[in-house]
Amino acid sequence: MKFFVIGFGQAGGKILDLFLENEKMRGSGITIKTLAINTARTDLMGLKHVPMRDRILIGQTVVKGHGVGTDNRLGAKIAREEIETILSAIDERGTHDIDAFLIIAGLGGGTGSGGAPVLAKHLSEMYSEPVYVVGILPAPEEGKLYSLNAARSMVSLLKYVDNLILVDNGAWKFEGLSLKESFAKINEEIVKRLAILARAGEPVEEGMIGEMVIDSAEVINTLRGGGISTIGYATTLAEEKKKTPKIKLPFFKKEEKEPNLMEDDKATKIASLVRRAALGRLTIPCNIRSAERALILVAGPPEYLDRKGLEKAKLWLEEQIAGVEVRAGDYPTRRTKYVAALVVLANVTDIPRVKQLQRLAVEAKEEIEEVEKERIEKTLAIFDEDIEPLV
Ligand SMILES: Nc1nc2c(ncn2[C@@H]2O[C@H](COP(=O)(O)OP(=O)(O)OP(=O)(O)O)[C@@H](O)[C@H]2O)c(=O)[nH]1
Ligand SMILES: [Mg+2]
Repeated sequence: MKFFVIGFGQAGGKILDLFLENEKMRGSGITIKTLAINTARTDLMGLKHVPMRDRILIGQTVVKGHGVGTDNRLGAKIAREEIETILSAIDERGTHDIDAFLIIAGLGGGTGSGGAPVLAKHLSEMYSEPVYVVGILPAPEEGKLYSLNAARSMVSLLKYVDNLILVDNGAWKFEGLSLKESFAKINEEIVKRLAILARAGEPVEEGMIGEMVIDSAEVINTLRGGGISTIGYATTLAEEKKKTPKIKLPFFKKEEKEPNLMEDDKATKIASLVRRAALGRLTIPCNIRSAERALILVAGPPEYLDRKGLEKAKLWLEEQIAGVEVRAGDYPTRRTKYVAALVVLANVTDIPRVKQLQRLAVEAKEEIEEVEKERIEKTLAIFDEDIEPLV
């Protein structure tokens, strides 16, 4: 799955940066086209892995490189005004060999929250490739303005994206850490998931064959329809099974040990790993029974992958979700000691946090209007009532 990844705003930029660092560290050789867009110069300068030429500062004449200070209407306005700059940067990097666009943004702030929908709109109109957004929801403790921003952004995004993958900062805050301190860890969790998604349909390392290959068209088919998705993930150490006696037995001797039992064991392990991914903490908690479609991806050393296990997991997941479309595939790799399972639950509808956000946003809007009304009334009260207004 070849993504054109665009990090919009600070959170988006940081996650993109970590994604690139992760790919470099693994030496994955996967080429990813990237852009980091922001209204804040220091945020862009703080990135370490996004190439300098891929960093775009917008809104310079309006906010002088200082960010929009959580005003997402201003964020959207700046993005609209400078959309040509952004689109030509995308065009220059070429889109002929990409499978999809992936915009990453924090939805509670200003730049990414306002800019991502504007960009999604234009990309969806101009290109046939699907447009996905990874949207980070604010934690409740960040206050109502963030909720209002997120709700506004989400409503606009859902008009244009092929899929909105949500991550809830509130659900992911780590025990004993402040929200800010949690960001680095949350970002790691997001990147781990995106890295597996990016492997779907990509060529495997030399000499390796997957048990069940999945291609990018299948990912695209799962994510079609413009809804909200959530991602589950679980890993297990692949070396677990190798707790063999200290005296090393020749390899062929190990092979002689009840091969059928070993195979069954492998299948069960894969199936339970997938189950753990689907039932564990999702990027946004939701009722998995409300999902329309799902995608299972398992990555790890080839001897731990198993077709029967995947089939089993697929059947199980088909029973869990509302729809019946479950796709499954695996990706063999020697670059990790872990077997990881990714479960994408597409077009989920029962998401308590989204409902809560909508409520909070309505309240915030009413409060803001109330404050504005009071201010206008107070200001007018300064004047003598005898002065007639002009209009
Ligand atoms: N997961 C995660 N969330 C973040 C991170 N940084 C900020 N956020 C969240 O994103 C929202 C703020 O978005 P930012 O990306 O900081 O804002 P921005 O797009 O740069 O917009 P302005 O700063 O207002 O111009 C808040 O809800 C934060 O909780 C991060 O590194 N990781
Ligand atoms: Mg910022």
